[in-house]
Amino acid sequence: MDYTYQFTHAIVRQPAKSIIKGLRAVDVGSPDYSQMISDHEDYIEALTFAGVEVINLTALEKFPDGQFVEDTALCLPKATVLLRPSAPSRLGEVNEIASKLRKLFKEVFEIEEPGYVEGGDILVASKEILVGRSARTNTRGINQLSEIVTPLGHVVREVVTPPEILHFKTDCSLLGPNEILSTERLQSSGCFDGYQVINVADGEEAAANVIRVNDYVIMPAGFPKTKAILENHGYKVKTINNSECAKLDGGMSCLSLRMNLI
Ligand code: CIR
Repeated sequence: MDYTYQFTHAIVRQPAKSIIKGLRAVDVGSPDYSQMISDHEDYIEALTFAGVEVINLTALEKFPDGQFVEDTALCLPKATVLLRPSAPSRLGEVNEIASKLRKLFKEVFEIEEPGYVEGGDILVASKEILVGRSARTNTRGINQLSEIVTPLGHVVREVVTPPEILHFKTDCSLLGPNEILSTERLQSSGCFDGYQVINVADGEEAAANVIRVNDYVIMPAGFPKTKAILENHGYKVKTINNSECAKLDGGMSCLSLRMNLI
């Protein structure tokens, strides 16, 4: 089993009503809560269809961005690392998910002060784990992560998240063992040399954040050219409306913590 895209379980979190106060780089209007709920249901259905058992945690009104669970932990085979989001309003989200993760994983590690790492900056590939240094993830956090996972047999490579995007994975995703979906602007930094890279269509940069889950690629709706590119490469694609999360800079990956518990 390839733990980088073959998953048995996923954790998601029900959107809180406070999500309308979620962080955003540019204010393009508040998300519509009922649309968000319906998109969340579709997201759970797509994960379930792909063969994953979904654990839907209760909404956290205290944490408007709590639905974006990916930023709180890194799940590897047999071990999980509790991360440290650097957005002050998000730091407490980790405690809220920790007890669930402690039940699922025997080995639980933690990123500690002054390290910061958000899961959106972590791309787990087969031969290495790429971690983007960004406004949310610092070198001290990346070094701690490397010290934690190296003894577990993983290699961490620090890369740079372009300053104009929130997280490294805002602009890329893992599609297969050696295959990456990326925007051209990120690929041109050279960080994927040695990988087979598929570029999103011009003008569809927001389609770069997808998740490969077992036999399916789950991507945001509204990017027909990129969908066709993926299908032409043989991927089975499922689309989910993401208009509301997108207003808060959230994409497909941030909405779940995917794991292989075999
Ligand atoms: C934030 O700014 O932290 C949230 N509004 C969006 C987080 C998206 N997370 C992700 O892509 N992993």
